[in-house]
Amino acid sequence: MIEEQCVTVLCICFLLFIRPRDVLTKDLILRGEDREAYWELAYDQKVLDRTPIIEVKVNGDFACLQACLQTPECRSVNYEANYSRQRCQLLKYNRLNAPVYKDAPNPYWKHFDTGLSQFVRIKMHRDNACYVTTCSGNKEAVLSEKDQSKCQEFTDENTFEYDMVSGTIKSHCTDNYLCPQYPHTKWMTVMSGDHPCKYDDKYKFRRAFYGAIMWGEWCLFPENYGVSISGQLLQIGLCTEAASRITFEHQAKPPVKVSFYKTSTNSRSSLDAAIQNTAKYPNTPDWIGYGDTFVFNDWNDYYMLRLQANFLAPENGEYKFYVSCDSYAKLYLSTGKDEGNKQEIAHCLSWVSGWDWSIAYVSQAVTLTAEHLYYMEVVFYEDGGGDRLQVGMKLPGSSTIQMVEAYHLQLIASEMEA
Ligand SMILES: [Ca+2]
Ligand SMILES: [Ca+2]
Repeated sequence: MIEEQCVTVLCICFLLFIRPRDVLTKDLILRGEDREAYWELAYDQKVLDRTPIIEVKVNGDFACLQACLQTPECRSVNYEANYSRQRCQLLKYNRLNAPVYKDAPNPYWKHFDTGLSQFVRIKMHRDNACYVTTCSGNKEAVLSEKDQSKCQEFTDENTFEYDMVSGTIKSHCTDNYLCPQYPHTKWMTVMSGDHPCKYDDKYKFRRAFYGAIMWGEWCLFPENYGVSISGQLLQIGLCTEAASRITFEHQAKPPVKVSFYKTSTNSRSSLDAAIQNTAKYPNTPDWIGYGDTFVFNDWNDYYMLRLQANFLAPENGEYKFYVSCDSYAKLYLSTGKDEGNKQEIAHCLSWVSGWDWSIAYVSQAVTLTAEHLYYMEVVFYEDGGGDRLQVGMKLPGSSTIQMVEAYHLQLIASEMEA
């Protein structure tokens, strides 16, 4: 009997091993830590790129990713570990030349992203319906798909590439970009051949900590606020908590950890007062989410947030950091990765109106070293009315203020998987 069970288990293991996998159940397979962190794509229908930039000799998949990080053109790698043999190909990652997915030629190849660009499906938060486009190449609206069965696996129609550097969402099969347009009375989104969508730098797609996809201060939402109707459009509108959200599926974890605390509805006159009156802060948040940046707009009332990430300094020199808020916020920066060494560098004492950096609170100059990580934290409190947060910086020698973006940030070490 025991032997039979063993044979059965062996057979199941064998079948699991040889059957082609469809979609992995886990969104993120995160490896390594800090700067070296990377993730394996959460789907398995991967194509071996026809034209690797180069094949390099390395010892281990981690070293293969390192080689990719050090090669500017490289966006992903194919890595083969076949017992005695290891191969590492660095790729530019252009899948448009391969419209039909084929998995790797043998089960030992794996494909990895380096993390700045990833394949996602666009889904409704409260539904399994996903948004699809056609692969004819026509510029047209992205439509919802009522047939949820078509959203269970990645297909040419429902797969999009989210690039956190450019903040773009691109159709896998047509090379067209999802772009908001303002035709008459409402913002809607269409698939456009233009790249990037021609708007201010602020207007990128970013993942918000509450699961929505932001575009500037607005959010994607379905035309009928979540009532699943085949063919409805994706629109851009207010990001209130009550609005039905559009989210990415099969995304890697965005870099900013956000802890959320409901607060009393009694009016508090300052961030310090809110902290003193919120017993749950900081160790027992009501929930935790992840976002791309320290940026969001109107969402709810009476809450506190603690936003944490590591800032990767791109250059040597003196930086200035900017924070604007509604209603209150403090910005902290550490002398390194250690949270224990954080210091308050800017205090947003009262709410500001609008996104103009000229009315933001600014830090003293901070000297940072290129390629080093610095723990960054924002503590935020919103009582009522509008909500707003944005954190920007002035790079050494620069006269312009820019957002601190997802690609300047990394998950703090406690969020890394072993
Ligand atoms: Ca509010
Ligand atoms: Ca407010």
